[in-house]
Amino acid sequence: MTESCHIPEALLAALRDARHVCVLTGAGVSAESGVPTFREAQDGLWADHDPLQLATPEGFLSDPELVWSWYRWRRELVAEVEPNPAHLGLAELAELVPRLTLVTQNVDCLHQRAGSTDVIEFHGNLFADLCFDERRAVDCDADDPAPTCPSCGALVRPGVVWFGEAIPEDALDLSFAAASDCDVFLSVGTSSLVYPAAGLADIARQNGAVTIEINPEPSRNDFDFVLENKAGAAIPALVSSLSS
Ligand code: BV8
Repeated sequence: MTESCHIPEALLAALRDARHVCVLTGAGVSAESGVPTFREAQDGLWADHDPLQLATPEGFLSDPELVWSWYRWRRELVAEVEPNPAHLGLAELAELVPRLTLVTQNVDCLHQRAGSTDVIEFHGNLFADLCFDERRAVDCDADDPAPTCPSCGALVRPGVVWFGEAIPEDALDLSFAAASDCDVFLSVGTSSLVYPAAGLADIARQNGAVTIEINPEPSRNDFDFVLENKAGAAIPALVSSLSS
């Protein structure tokens, strides 16, 4: 049974009037594709491990084989799933507004597979392999439990941003600019706990944007509109209402 989702007329009016929509997505957007979110206790990505052991440079250096096994498990999992109606709907939404900037905290590339273009990967990309020291893309043996850089011998790491690491400068600049410029800020499927990503909504609000959250468990109490629905229902409902 598809979940019913009421879209307030005032929310639709804000989107219809918008010159620029900025969207921030989190793990909740990929949940209906079958990708566990981070904080689900029973089967979340961090259920069995402390995220600060797995998603920090220190954790990686202390046990590269453990961290590689976690990321390779996630790569295999993501490679087997498909984008869901939330990803597909966001790609459609980009065709219905004059300008849409999509910023994602997700590293799974499902937005791109759904047809979204110019996706800003705020926390990097699960499928990239980087030299830990040189930070450039390298080819490495997918079966090596702790691959090393062919040119300098340093460890190779997944191309994601870990806790305590800076957001890539271009992603940060583009995202801050979009949050500052947008008329509508749409936060979808994120617990709004990780910064600076979670601060984008504040930047948008401070610059006069209408802010909307889509999350079955609302993350904060300062969004102008909150749709307490799954993204896989709310995004298609929003797109359908906007295009009718
Ligand atoms: C930085 C990539 C500074 C890796 C991720 C101490 C030391 C250092 C830094 C800090 C510190 N204390 C605080 C910080 C800042 C820190 C931070 O914010 N920590 C938190 C824990 C407090 N941030 C950082 O470290 C960032 N960098 O600050 O750098 C700096 C500056 C200059 C120079 C050097 C350093 C970097 C953070 C990036 C971490 N990397 N991911 C990987 O994926 O393995 S974070 C990772 O967790 C995700 O990318 C995402 O951002 C976050 C998880 O959040 P969500 O996506 O929201 O997922 P979650 O499971 O939490 O929630 C899911 C939501 O979906 C829920 O609300 C649920 O209700 C909803 N949902 C479920 N189903 C659905 C749904 N919604 C809709 N539909 C559904 N069907």
